Amino acid sequence: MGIFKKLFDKVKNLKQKKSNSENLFLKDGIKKNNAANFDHGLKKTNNFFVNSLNKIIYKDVIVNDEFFHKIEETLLSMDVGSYATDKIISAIKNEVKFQNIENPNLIKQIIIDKLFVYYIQDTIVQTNLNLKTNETNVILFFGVNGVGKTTTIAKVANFLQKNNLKVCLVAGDTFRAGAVEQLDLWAKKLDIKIFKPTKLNQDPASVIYDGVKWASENKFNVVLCDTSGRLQTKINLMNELKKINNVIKKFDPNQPCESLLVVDATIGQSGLIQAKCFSEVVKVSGIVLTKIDSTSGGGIIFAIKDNFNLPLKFLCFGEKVEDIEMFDLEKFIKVMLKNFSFLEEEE
Ligand SMILES: Nc1nc2c(ncn2[C@@H]2O[C@H](COP(=O)(O)OP(=O)(O)OP(=O)(O)O)[C@@H](O)[C@H]2O)c(=O)[nH]1
Ligand SMILES: [Mg+2]
Repeated sequence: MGIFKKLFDKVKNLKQKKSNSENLFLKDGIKKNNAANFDHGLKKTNNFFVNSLNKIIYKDVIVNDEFFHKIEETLLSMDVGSYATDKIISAIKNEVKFQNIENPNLIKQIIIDKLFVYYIQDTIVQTNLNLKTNETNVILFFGVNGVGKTTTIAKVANFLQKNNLKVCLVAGDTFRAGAVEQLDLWAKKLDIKIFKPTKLNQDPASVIYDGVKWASENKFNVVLCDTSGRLQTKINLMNELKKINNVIKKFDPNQPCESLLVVDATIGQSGLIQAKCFSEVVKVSGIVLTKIDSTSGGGIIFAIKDNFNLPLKFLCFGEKVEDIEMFDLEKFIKVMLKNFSFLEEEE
């Protein structure tokens, strides 16, 4: 059995189980031609990973400490994180060193296998949004400045609309000049209703409360709430986020159904510190990883999983509204390993 087949069978066994029937199941509304964008978005990670392994593992390679050290360096450079890297390297060593494996193709297979087995261990790969029928589902987006929150909201709104849901936006960033206009532009472009503050510097919690109430009265299926960028070290801003979360709960204790932390993949390991601080203030239900197109550090998905075991709900890979996909480990593996010399034959 080919390495791909074996890996995908492992992933499939762990794929999300169907939950109760009230839950809305979303089809990845992304068209076929978006696959090329997705491939392009992961090109840096794919090139780095495949080129590095091809350089390290060649015909007649000598498997010694230096060899393992080079693999370790590759994983660290891809932002896999030191904890996961240690575990993965020792799993690879166990198999390669102690079983005296010298065939380079086999060594490559073992590395890939250990990486992805590590990702899926003890996990239900749950990426579907927790949306219910007959409810106004509130999704709150937050994160530090400039990570891509507003753009992601436009992308998710478009994606949900394509799933035939009645979607609206709430412009909860009342702080940054131009923020409301930015979201408003997206709303116009996508023909989506938007709730905006009535005056400058209005309390964001009150705007979001009114916006959620308006969305519920108008029977929207999903309301996406934008918030200001905030540094996790600024206590007053973190308290503000707590307040926003509380007013949504005051309106409906079951909401927000998703509290999504938006993380910029280009900042690597510092994204983990952010995730930790934000989860101390609100219950983060998932991560949106943006700008994966601008980094070769796609290995960050391992570090995120390791540190929080939070589901990665969406991957964003560009500035256009279609540059988003629900995270799918199988697709991710395929693209990450694209053009891997020996694997092509087996596909
Ligand atoms: N390459 C790339 N750029 C992105 C992606 N997502 C967002 N951007 C860009 O990142 C910049 C910031 O995006 P915004 O959506 O304004 O970020 P934000 O988090 O809302 O920013 P603040 O509201 O100021 O905190 C913009 O230039 C976006 O086009 C992505 O996935 N890939
Ligand atoms: Mg914004």
